[in-house]
Amino acid sequence: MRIRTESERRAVLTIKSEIVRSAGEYLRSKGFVEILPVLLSPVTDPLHHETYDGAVDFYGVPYQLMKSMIFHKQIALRTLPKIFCFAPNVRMEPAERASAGRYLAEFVQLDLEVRDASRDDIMAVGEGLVVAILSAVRESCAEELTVLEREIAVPSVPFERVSYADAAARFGEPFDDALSTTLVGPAWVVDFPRRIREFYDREDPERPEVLLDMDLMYPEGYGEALSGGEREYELARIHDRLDRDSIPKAKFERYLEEVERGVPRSAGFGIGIERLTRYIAGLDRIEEARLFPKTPGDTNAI
Ligand code: ASN
Repeated sequence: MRIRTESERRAVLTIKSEIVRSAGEYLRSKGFVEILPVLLSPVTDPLHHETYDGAVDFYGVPYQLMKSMIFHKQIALRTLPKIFCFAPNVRMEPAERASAGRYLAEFVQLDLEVRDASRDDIMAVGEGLVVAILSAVRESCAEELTVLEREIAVPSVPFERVSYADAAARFGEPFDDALSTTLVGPAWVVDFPRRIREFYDREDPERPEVLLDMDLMYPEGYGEALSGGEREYELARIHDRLDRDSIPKAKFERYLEEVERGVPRSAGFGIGIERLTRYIAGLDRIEEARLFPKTPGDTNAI
């Protein structure tokens, strides 16, 4: 749907508020500790698609606005074993992306990470989290869902799993839209090829070129919900990945220093709050899931 009235907008923002509340409650009940976000850093997520850096002159040193908390999550696990954070991310994607209706240049990601976790462990956290949020919204926001004429089902666990290779064989690449449209509930895509993902997702020691990572896809064509996986945490393996991906190391110097000091083995993911709001509220466009939206290329935003 497209939002036309203030009461529809209020319903969407009330649902979003319940998403944030119920996610925090669920994660705390599972022993997670909330940390507060970092905004600026000399090093942030390289991502695997094109984005402009949000460069900031920090006392004469080039810092960046955060594209995700990935590296800070790994470092924070030295202190706390299970963490989550509602983190603002700035990703200035090419302006053409605005038309897809699912990109915001500024958004909030619920980012979490668990020390010593496997991919299976973290997928179980993701399933429990999505079910807890959908159940809470259905229960607490029945009126808002009626205003939006939206019905949402609470899926049963475990969610369906498909490998990247099988999905690509069935739908071609990229397959997000085609796959998402055929789904009736959320489903995992696992085992992405190294060539299309970031260097910090762990390569399976048993299956070179295949990563121990995953995406969660929403049904009904709403596309990607979250990305995550097990992480590389050993310095030599990270150097090897940077070399094989031809990534200049200078940009990651501060991160490499931290890895040298030691970061724990871990797995985690980040789930976009506006995309989740869009899915639950049944919105055509992601900018309607946020006040003061900034779509790629829109320089009239406030
Ligand atoms: N937050 C994601 C993760 O934990 C990374 C991302 O946003 N690109 O893997």
